[in-house]
Amino acid sequence: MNAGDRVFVAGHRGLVGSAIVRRLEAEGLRDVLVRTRDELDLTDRGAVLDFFLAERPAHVFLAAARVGGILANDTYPADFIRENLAIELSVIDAAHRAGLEKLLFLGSSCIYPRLAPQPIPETALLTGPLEPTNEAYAIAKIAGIELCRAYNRQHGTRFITAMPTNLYGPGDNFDLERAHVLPALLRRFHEARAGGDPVVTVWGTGTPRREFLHVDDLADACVFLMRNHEGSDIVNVGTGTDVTIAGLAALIRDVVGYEGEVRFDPSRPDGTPRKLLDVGRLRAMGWSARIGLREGVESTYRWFLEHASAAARS
Ligand code: GFB
Repeated sequence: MNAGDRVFVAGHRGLVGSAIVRRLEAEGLRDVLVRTRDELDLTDRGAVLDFFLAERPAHVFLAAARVGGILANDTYPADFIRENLAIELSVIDAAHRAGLEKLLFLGSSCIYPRLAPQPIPETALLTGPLEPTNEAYAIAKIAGIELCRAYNRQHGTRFITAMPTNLYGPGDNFDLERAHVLPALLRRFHEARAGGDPVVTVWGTGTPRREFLHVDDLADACVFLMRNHEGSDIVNVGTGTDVTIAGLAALIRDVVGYEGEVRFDPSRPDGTPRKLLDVGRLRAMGWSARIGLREGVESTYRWFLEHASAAARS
């Protein structure tokens, strides 16, 4: 992937896609191709194939997906499996038909069994039952991995796959019901401080453990993998450390400067008890995450204050 190569980032308005575009532009790539949903419906196989044949990108980052937090996954499983399968099928098949050089598909750490060994090695894929709250999404992502592997095996394509852990950062979704935990809590603590509310409620028991990777680190890893990884082996992307949800809530409370009480609501789902990725494979290739959790939460909170807090109130 050189400065003059044409690169298509599918999903450039999302958390991951926008970070990949920032990263590519910072590197001086001059021909980064993007399309909004109105310009190109990625679930439309014919339209995607026409687009690939006309534009002929050399590299594709497949960061487009329907994503959401535990409640959104649990409430709209049909939307999560349908849209993700449709996007994967049209983009991966069109990439093969248009004969592009290389594609990177982004999976998720929820592809691993609910009770996988911790930290989770890549070899844990398809060794046990999935977490029920996001099974539909996970099966769509597993299908995406298998599509890449099958095309590689049958057609000799260079479709690689990365499995990021829980992500956060600028451009995230801060919707209180549909978002992931980190942006949801940033907003909830911010609004409680602004409104003088004495209590903030955190879903679940606070005991589940999660690993949080800043999306700029993920974008860096994606570009690294595009340049340095070949073949059908999936690659975990994480920090190698995790934190309890109670610990995350305490950190966010501190960053936001909220002085009230934190209460847990065990009637809300906890989801999988722990999901820490084994990042040994990626480290052995020479890549490690750089952005610490406190630093990442602080910069994401600044981004929220500048961009999203006004929109969140309206
Ligand atoms: O981030 P989250 O929705 O995703 O929830 P998952 C993580 C944990 O935070 C759960 C707790 O134990 C939640 O109960 N939590 C506490 C909250 N307060 C909140 C809150 O206000 N909002 C949210 N959302 N959670 C998702 C999957 O699982 O992870 C997706 O559903 C995807 O498929 C994504 O894989 C990375 O880590 O539980």
